[in-house]
Amino acid sequence: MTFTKEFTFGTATSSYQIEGAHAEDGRTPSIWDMFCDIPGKVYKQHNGDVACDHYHRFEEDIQHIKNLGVDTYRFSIAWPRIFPQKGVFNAEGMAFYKKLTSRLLEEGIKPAVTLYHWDLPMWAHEEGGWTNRESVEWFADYAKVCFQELDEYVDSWITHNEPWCAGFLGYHQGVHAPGHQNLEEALKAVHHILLSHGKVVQMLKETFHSETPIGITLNLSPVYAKTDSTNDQLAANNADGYSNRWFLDPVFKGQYPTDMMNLFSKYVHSYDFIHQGDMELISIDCDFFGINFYSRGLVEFNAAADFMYQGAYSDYEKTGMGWDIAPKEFKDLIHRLRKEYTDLPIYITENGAAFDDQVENGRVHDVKRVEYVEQHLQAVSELNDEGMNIQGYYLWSLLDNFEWSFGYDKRFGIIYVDFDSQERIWKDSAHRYAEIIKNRSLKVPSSTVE
Ligand code: GBH
Repeated sequence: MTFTKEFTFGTATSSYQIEGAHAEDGRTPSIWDMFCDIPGKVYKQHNGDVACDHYHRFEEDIQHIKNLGVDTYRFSIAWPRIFPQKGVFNAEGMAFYKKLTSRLLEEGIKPAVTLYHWDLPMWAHEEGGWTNRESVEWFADYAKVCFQELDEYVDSWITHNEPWCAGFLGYHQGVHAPGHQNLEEALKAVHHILLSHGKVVQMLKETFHSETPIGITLNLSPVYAKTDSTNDQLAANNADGYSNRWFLDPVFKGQYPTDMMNLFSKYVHSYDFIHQGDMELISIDCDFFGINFYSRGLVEFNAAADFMYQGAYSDYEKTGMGWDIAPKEFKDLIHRLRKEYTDLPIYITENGAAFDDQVENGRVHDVKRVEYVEQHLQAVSELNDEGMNIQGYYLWSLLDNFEWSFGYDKRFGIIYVDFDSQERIWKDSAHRYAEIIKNRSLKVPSSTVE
């Protein structure tokens, strides 16, 4: 139940979810600005125009980060601030991230910076977005100036956040920007995203000779079969292929899973978009592996469903998103990754939960979030006792923020945000997290928190 002094505690956010200032200092729209304008795509047609107004309030937010006592803060850079037009660098946009990173460093907080957390510039989208192989070059140009201007301030780089969401939610399921529903497009998008990852890892190491650690973050969700019938087992295998293996296999084994390639080939004209040499680049050595963990999946066989599976009823306790609370399955996942995929140091780059928070007399008693965080940190410490080498944990999220297609309806923050006044209020979970960090232990029970 304790953590070494080398273990890093952190908290995380992303640019479009918190920054606001959508048209300031030269920023142009991203696919999310466009997507939010399409009726029916985002809850009450909310958008990130203002969000947490972090672009103007980052000094105050850094004080909150500091008061939490975290070692590190993970955020992302908004690509359309850096390249508002194709090939046009915007120094004013970059200036914001220089201020942010240098202020964090002054406060002793290590910046962990994600290059892509889903806000693709509209100019790139208009040329096909991630389905266009040229996107790899556009991303490399963007990463290059980030490395040039910021590498000295950055403690670790994350190339991409959750290619599954950017690729499958955006181009296959259509519930994230750009809202397309085409599996072939999605597989191309994923391929180019992964390729761009490999390309910029290579650039940082070989062109910049930088020693800043760099890696990728995948969202992984261990999938279980409802029963042990052969059909349900097949369903779970396919769900695992779609959710996890389609990303893990290329990144760690340099190949897409053959069973899934066969399954997908019914919907895909060809795999010509995979060129010679691509898989070597995608599986380039990194310095760490980032995992976002929220939940598990439970599935059953359905012959009529696209990949022969559908979600099954689960009696687990759920978060406000309706996701199963599954710390034990989180441990299964890490065991499997160690056995089948990688020895790299692991960082949990996101973990957290939405619940229906209420402000009462200036306090938010988010008992369930406290419990969720404690259960997952407990799992991390047990995994480390077994030698699983998890080096850090980032709680999602610092602030309530724009929760993508759910708008401001779902609150993941450990700090409550009143979106009218922009007031920040520490929830009990923030107090408890600060205490855990201070003690580097879960031992002192939360009941002693004032
Ligand atoms: C992350 O994505 C994002 O990086 C972040 O921006 C976002 O705000 C945060 O999570 C909260 O949503 O089938 O029951 O396992 C989360 C990705 C993918 C996690 C789908 C849950 C399905 C639930 N999500 N997954 S379940």
